[in-house]
Amino acid sequence: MLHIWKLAAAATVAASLMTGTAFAQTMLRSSDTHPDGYPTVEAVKHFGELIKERTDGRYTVEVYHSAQLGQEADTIEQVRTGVIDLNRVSMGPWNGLIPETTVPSLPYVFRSVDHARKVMNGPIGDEILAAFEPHGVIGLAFYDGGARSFYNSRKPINSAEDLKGMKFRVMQSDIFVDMVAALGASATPMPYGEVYSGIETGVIDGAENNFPSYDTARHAEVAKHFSLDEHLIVPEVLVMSKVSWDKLSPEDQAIFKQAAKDSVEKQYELWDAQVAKSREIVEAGGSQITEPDKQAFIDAMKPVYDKHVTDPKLQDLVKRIRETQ
Ligand code: GTR
Repeated sequence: MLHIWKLAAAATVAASLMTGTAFAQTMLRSSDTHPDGYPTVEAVKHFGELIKERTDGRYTVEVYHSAQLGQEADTIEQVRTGVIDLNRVSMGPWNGLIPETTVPSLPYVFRSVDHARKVMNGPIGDEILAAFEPHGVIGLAFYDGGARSFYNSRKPINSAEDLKGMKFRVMQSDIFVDMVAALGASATPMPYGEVYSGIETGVIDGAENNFPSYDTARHAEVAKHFSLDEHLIVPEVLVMSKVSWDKLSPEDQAIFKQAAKDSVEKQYELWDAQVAKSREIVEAGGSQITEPDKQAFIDAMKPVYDKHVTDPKLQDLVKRIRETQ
């Protein structure tokens, strides 16, 4: 290993002697809670390949998948302080810090996954990306996190009524706690990595997520009742530490921004394939999928909007999202 490293270093020196220019190689560390192969992990790897190609190898990206660098809330602190360079996380854990992130985290704010893609990939998305900067990170791009639905270990959910009295894990954001309360159930915010054992030991009855997470985090093994209510379509976000960003030249910053945008289509393709594949896997594994009437869920969400969308700026964002065709 050491030997190879020495050879590589020698090659670098030789290259700089020949061209007369010194070039340093910088490896950027990126975090993801999901396992290797998951669409977000692969999309950030693709972003890294584009960066490497477009900076002639001056920058590379290493994705630390499977929460190797910690649970999302911790890695958000790490990226804000510059301990890590990049992070791919959900919008949910940003809600307490950045008001604009609460809007795409609201239940049923998007009509469909396509609607969410259209909004987040357009001017409204750019506006929300810009809101990250005062908080120590640069918002680079939004990925698709699909639609999230409830699942549990106890019983099939055939209507919104059936959720009453149950206990669900949610991501760490008040919006999700209030969303579950509005359905007559109770919510326990906890890190993603603790959900499996939480359900297995009965600390919680279930959780809510998309098919790929339900499958790859193995929640389907312990919570067989999946109700396709699609209450949330929360985008994923790729951010870069401002500490790392400020070290880039303006030209390289433009390359990074473009590469992130260019990785979005790739993530969408991988995402669509993974949703179909994961659904097949969980059904083959015995998960029972019910399709309760969504209108009762939608109607129940009024108190969540009344409490969380009071700022005129956020009200305007909600309005413009709804108007986007
Ligand atoms: C997933 C999302 C993760 C994480 C997780 C969770 O769908 O991709 O970033 O937020 O949900 O529920 O904690």
